[in-house]
Amino acid sequence: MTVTSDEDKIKWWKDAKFGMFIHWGLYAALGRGEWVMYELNIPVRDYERLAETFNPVRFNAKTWVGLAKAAGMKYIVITAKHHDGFAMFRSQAEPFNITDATPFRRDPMRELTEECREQGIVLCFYYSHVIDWHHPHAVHNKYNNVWDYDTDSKHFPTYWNGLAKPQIRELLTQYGPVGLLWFDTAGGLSKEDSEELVELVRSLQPDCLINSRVSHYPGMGDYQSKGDNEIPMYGEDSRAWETPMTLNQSWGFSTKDQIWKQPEAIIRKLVHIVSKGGNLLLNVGPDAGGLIPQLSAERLREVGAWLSVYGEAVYGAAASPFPYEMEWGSVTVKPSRVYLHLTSDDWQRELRLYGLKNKVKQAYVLSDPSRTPLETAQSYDAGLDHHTLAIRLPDKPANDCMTVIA
Ligand code: FHN
Repeated sequence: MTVTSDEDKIKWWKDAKFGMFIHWGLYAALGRGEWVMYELNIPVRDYERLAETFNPVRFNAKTWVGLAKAAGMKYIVITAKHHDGFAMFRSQAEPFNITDATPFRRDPMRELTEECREQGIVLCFYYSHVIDWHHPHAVHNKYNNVWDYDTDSKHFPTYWNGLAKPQIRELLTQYGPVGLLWFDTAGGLSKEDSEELVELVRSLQPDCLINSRVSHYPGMGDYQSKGDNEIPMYGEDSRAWETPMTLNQSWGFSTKDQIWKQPEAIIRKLVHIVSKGGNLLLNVGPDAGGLIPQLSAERLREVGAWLSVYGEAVYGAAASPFPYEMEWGSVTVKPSRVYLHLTSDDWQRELRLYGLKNKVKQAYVLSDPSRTPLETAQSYDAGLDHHTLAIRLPDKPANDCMTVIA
């Protein structure tokens, strides 16, 4: 067991920039998102029946991890248990889990762990620690199950000590090192209980990161989860942050939702987030057979193709040092390097960058293997003590939704 400083502990994640979120559970069988049990007030006994036929034989950990890799993602966060309370892993804490309650019997978390190790991706678990529609004693907040269970009879410690904590312990002891635990919707949980959970995680795996949604009290966890699909303003967060984002408009598998983000839009959002210092956790919702929808996979591969050319300007890059947004795109930096990410819809012949501390030695298109220098002109303003750089841009590159000038 290694204990590292907070800064070292989070470095892999800050450098990673791009992760895959996977919402997968029994709800996939109904094809209308992960909130279906709540939306339709499905009685627990009826919902449990979904498990009897849940048999995702087309699930293949190698394919999923391979897709994350092809997309240029560096970590995977998968729903080990979502709000429906169904554990997608082997659990002794309760039989409502994939190995005991379904004909599938396999443990996908184990298969993913092994495959992630093989392919060099960090595996992380999502765990819904407060909302659990299946458990009669899950904490009383307005989103818990009030159609089956009488709120006044709820006894929170029965859920907390009997299910939530034991399952979190299982997740941290059954699968080797876990990159991070992604908690969600902590409304109704006391500060003491959140702190107890943080302590539990730290005691079992000190290097495992914890997101801020472990508590609704500010400042907890190792980094800030922004709101769903929320990209903050420049400098809004003083600590590390991440935007969880959908590819269409749903997290869990949905047959109805066909409003998809296009690859160009995803690339722009990724770059925009990185230029503000954040990470993007982009979601897929596999179906009940175990397949990631084709429309998701196609989009992810296109993002990965772009990253395979321009990844240098994304992975390990820091936020833009400029305190304003550029009309032509976004900026990321690394020591002694500035990357200008240009969107192609507003391609100009000349680009000007103001407020540089140092004179620029050379500018080139990052995809150009020969690094042919672009024509530049620079001037120095002694009063402001800064340089202005003008770059003559080449013709707009074909099929490139975002071109990076280094
Ligand atoms: O209620 C959940 C939702 O189903 C989904 O898991 C998202 C992902 O960030 N979190 C909650 C809402 O914020």
